[in-house]
Amino acid sequence: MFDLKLDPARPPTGGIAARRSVGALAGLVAAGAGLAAAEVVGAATRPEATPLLVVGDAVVDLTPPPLKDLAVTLLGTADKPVLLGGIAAVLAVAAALIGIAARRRDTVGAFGIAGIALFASAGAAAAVTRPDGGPFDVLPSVLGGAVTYVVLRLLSASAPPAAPGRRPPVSGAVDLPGDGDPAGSAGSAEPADRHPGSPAAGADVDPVALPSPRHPEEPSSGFDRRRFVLLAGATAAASAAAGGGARWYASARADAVAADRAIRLPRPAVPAPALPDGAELDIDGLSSFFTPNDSFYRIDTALSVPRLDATTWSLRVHGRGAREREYSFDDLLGRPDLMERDVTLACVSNPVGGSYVGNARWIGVPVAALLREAGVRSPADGGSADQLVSRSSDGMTIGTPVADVLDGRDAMLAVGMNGRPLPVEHGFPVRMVVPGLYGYVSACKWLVELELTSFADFDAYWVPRGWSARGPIKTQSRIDTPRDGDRIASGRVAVAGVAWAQHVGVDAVEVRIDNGPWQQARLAEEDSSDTWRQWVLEWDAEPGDHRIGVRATDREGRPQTGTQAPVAPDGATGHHVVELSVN
Ligand SMILES: Nc1nc2c(c(=O)[nH]1)N[C@H]1C(S)=C(S)[C@@H](COP(=O)(O)O)O[C@H]1N2
Ligand SMILES: [Mo]
Repeated sequence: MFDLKLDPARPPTGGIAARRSVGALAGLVAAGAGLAAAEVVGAATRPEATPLLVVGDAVVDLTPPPLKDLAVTLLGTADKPVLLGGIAAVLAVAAALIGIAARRRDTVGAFGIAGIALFASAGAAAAVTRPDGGPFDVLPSVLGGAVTYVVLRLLSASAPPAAPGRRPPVSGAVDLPGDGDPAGSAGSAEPADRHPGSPAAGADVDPVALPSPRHPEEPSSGFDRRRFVLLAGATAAASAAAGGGARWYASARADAVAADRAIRLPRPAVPAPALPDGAELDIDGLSSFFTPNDSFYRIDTALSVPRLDATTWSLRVHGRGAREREYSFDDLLGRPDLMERDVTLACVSNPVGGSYVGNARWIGVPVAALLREAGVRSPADGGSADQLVSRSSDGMTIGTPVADVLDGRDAMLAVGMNGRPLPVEHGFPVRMVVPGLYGYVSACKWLVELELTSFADFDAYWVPRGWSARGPIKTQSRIDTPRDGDRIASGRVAVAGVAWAQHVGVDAVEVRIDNGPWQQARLAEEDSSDTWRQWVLEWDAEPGDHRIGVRATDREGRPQTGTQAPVAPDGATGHHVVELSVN
């Protein structure tokens, strides 16, 4: 925790470190109050526009691709909490520094005001430049900044004055919470490692930093420790309560809106064929054939999930060679071609053996039908557009080959997932699903617009970030059980997993133990060529260390390559291998 170093035995002006600590604490409490105020304003206006979220979104978009890849590799889907935590940490440090620089008797110095204004404008700028941002989205940041200023001013009024009779030392090295133990320097001289000429230097050399004249009625004791601690503590508690309450209210309200929409999906006119007997093997540790919605992997750039209102949602179809059309959510639900299909979705960032792949039963409208209604033709039939660009409410753009969408595969605008309306995390109310293409080139969530254009004329979001414009899914197989690093008992062991070659189909899966021959695994029945297929191999495990590898062969007789390739630019390759020991 923060060490105030308010030794009651020490004179009220305290040491430099003590005064800095007070300044830093004032800055932290003021920033906390400002963020809480922003949450309250956000909850009353638009919760997506609060400064932490919009700045986080901006950071996501501005992060250079290699750094982003590294973040995903190191953190997986924990990247979002880590990002928000990082921003909060940067803010905390800045707030402490501003608090120290602002340390004045009675008021907030120019540095404090400038610092607060800088952060408030950064938040406001990030908010209005979001794809779904509007002018009112500056409110949380601006009012948050104002509250920060007011609180800092209040706290300054009870903060200790600078040491009388001499100029405060140049600050550079700063006592931060948890930053070693500067106790030795608390009452004595300046920290040893200060940096001459550091940017913060001007703050304290400024003549205004000298004690300002006191009001006649003011008690001469200077620092009213009790008052400061009470004020800081009460403000921090009120901020935590208000900020937490606002967050809670915003999410409760969003859930209420979701429940209120109480979407009832109609029965699809074209139901999915029944799942064949034997498509799902009963083996411990094997992925279920259908991935439940709440354990389906989630990959997107959205820090706060867009929560769209289905009753006002509309989709605009337009662009090259298309007559402009617009569809409401009810238009889609009421269509006679509403169909149900099983499709396995995969992310291009899924490493070999990874978990960014899932299988679901989707309900949706054929994209081809919508395009034909707009008069769109495939490039092979003389159509002028070869790229279909999907846009989401949060500004994502995803480019899909028009030819793929029109070649007869079940590309759909999905409204249902495993018998439920789409969960908000998976794109409510409407997303695209295209069998055989990685999500980043097909599966746009929170879809609001389809534009026909060409690959030559438009790069979708991930393309300038180093990913291939075209992303057919590569054939892959994964061992689900036993797992890498397991220690198991010798005897009969079911080695089992899933394999996928969407839109082509899996014809064989082979398993290799150590450096032995490739052995045919038993395949579960195929649901459709667009779904993954389970497989199992019974293995007589003998004591010792073993390596198990797997490979699939697609319906066109192409074996999965063993050559290792990274996920960028167009999907990982290589065989999944697990190492385990048998006793
Ligand atoms: N709006 C939007 N749609 C998106 C994305 C995104 O970041 N934003 N990510 C895409 C990627 S990379 C993948 S793999 C799939 C993941 O879909 P899921 O989260 O439902 O599994 O969504 C796609 N659709
Ligand atoms: Mo993805």
